[in-house]
Amino acid sequence: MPGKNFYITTPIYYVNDVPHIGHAYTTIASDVMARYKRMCGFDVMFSTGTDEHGQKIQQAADQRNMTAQQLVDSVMVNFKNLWKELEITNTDFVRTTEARHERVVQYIFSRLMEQGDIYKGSYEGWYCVPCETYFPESQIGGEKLCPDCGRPLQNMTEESYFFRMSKYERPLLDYYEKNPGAILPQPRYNEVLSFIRSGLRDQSISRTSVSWGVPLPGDERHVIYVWFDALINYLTVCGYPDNEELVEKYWPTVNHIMAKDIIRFHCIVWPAMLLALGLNPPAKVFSHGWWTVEGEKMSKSRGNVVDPFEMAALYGVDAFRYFLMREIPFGSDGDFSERALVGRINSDLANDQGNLLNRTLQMIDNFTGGVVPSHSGTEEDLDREIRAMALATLDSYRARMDSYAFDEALKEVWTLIRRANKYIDETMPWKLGKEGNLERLGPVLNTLCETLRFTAAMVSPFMPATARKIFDQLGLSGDPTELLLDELEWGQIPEGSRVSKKAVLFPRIDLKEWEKQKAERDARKGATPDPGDHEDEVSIDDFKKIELRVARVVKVEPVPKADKLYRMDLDLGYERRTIVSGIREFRTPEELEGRQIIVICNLKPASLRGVVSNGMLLAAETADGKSLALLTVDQEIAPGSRVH
Ligand code: ME8
Repeated sequence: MPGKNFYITTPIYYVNDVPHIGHAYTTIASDVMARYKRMCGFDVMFSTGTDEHGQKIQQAADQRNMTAQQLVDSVMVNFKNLWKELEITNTDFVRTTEARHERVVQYIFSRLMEQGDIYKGSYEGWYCVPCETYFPESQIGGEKLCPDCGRPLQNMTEESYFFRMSKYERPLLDYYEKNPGAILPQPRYNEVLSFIRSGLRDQSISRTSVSWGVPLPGDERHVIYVWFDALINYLTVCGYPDNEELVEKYWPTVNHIMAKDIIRFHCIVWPAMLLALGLNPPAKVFSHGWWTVEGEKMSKSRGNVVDPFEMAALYGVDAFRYFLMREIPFGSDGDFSERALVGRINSDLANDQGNLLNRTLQMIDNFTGGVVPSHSGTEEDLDREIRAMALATLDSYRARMDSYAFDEALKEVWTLIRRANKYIDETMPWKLGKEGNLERLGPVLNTLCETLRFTAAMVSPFMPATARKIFDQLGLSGDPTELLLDELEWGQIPEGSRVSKKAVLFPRIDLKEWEKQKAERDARKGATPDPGDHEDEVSIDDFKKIELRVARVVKVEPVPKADKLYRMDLDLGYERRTIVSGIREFRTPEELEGRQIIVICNLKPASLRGVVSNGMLLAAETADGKSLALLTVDQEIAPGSRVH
């Protein structure tokens, strides 16, 4: 179907654990591309989702004493919430446990079976349980360790169904030789081609040792191998096989985004499956780099997994998105550090971008009564230079974005921003204002506003909220994230637009204060046991020693000379008692009085600022220590009731 359509996907993430910055990175990058393509006039379909079957998920559920279904239902929500928090504009979210997906998997299996592309055989090999992959002898060395995760492999023999991948070796090579841009960056293309040239073996696509998966049609002792199941998600979203119109519209345009860990599945197994179905292989597979954290591999046992919710809460969604896209070339590996993030906020965002806006608005307030002056007046070469540069920047920005060079695109925009800041120093509008030289001041301030409008449009795929704030402060109507770049022209600010200076976009972060707070946060985290770490386990008998009860808050008073403490009188049904609690900065007495809370009743009494506390209330606190939620009960219950 002719027209400008674009389909972009993230991998569907495993739900055996919570999302981290690696997942956030891929999804933000895909979102930036989706937003950019919309601004280029494309009709965009953008999917993400969760990979919910397989042994890895089953094991994670067993460890937590849950059913696999309970685990996937609860962890999936973290991903959905994160994408909402990070302003991701996905048009679909697919779960592999959904009926609409399982149906497509079974349909594809049956069809390939019927046409002879799947057959039954038996498989013997070295298998990595966590990676759910068999490895050939040639890849594993004498110690039989997994080449991907380094853990010991198991020798297994299984009856299995096989996908005839070997048959597609030649067609795949032909396809890639004709389409060298189908795998980016180039080194990944070379890697995939040499792997195919070394010979493709048929791929085992069913398991009898696992029960948590899509049942294999016609042989229910097997479930379909998790990767065969997962890859198909991209077609499920397209409505395959029923919605031919949608498939025809979007499938030929599909761009898959992921890290290099899973390109063999996406560049070999998946395209072979598609060829077998008579569909085109993905138009593009872009494999980005791998993030480490402060120089180390991110892992739960090291305790260095970066939580994207925390980063967004501490530094703001836009700053976090900007940092990830700007810090490393898309395609190269990179290292995450909060210090580097703070550095970019202070230099690029507060100093360069924020200052340009602030200085411009301040001068408009001071000299032209808050109204953006029109361009008419004495135009000079310097103004023409800035205009030419803004137009050229838009072109080079688009070229960079079209090739996924996000960091380069942002560098182009920042070169313009810095040039515009220098232009202020060169033209000295404050001097023109004091001299009352409106003839010259008009074109200068107008040039600055137009530059800001251009930069807002170009940063909007990366920092949508910031772009909206710039438009708002410039007094422009419309949403910068919805404008069409083809229609962006110089000189479109309507006559008489009135600016409104508001809070600065990115306040500078005081490094000394930041260091102090970071040290406190790290100390708090160190004190929190890692959920995957069972060293701090307590027995149920230990737990039973703690007497938790429901109490009603009767009266709350500040403790004199202690600005964080309250004295709280509680009703426990069988007695009244007093506790001292450090929640004064989070709640007023009125918010507390009358509420039911949870209290540890058998804590040793302690004297705090001269008041004896006979217990402690329970509350949850955010990692930055800025917000707190009280534990309470979900329905009224008699005070004094035990909490088990
Ligand atoms: O592989 N740096 O899911 P997954 C950069 N379910 N990106 C990272 C990263 C890091 N340190 N860690 C993770 C799976 N990622 C399968 C996919 S698709 C049909 C099935 C990102 O939860 C990156 O995109 O292990 C990587 O490819 C993906 O998360 C792996 O996610």
